[in-house]
Amino acid sequence: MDVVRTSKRLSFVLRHRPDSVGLEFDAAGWADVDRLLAALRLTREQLERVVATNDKRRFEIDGNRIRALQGHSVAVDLGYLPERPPAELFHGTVERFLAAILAEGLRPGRRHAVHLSPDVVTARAVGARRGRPVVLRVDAGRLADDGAGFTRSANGVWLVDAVPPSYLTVLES
Ligand code: HQG
Repeated sequence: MDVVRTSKRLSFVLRHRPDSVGLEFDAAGWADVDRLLAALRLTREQLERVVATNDKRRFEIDGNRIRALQGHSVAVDLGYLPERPPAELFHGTVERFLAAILAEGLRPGRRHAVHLSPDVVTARAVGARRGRPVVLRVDAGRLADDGAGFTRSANGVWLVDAVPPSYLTVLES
């Protein structure tokens, strides 16, 4: 079993397309482990290895249920409580999106929320998935003061509905 390939497959199924393998989620994004194992032809040990060794801790298993911790495009309520963000957070992107981002702010696109990183190194790595990274600083403290609700996923990604341009500064490009 290829751990990275299986992890990508799990992300696809558990964030976006449970129906692609005949699964469904409950309201909090949980799917049945036995049905997932049968659908993906994995053993429980293999699944647990993928979840435990995952570099970003993308999934959680609770008894006979499993879910992705963030990144969904399917409507789920993960149950994360609103939390006060640190004064600044970061977002990694690439040059080709910069003009649009500075004009209209960060938008969630096909995901539920805009994903923000707690530090520059993480943001740089997120941006680098698409090319040479550009790192934006988000004035998260002021955005929260102005009424935006933040949550933090169990694997440390900060989530917010949107970030208007006036809360963004280009840090590295
Ligand atoms: C950009 C990965 C134009 C945004 C990562 C990004 C992260 C805009 C892309 C997590 C825009 C969306 C999320 C606007 C935002 N105009 N482009 N107004 N607003 N963008 O993948 O933040 O490996 O949906 O900059 O590590 O890149 O999946 O979001 O480039 O934690 O677990 O639109 O996904 O984690 O891309 O990444 P994404 P993201 P996993």
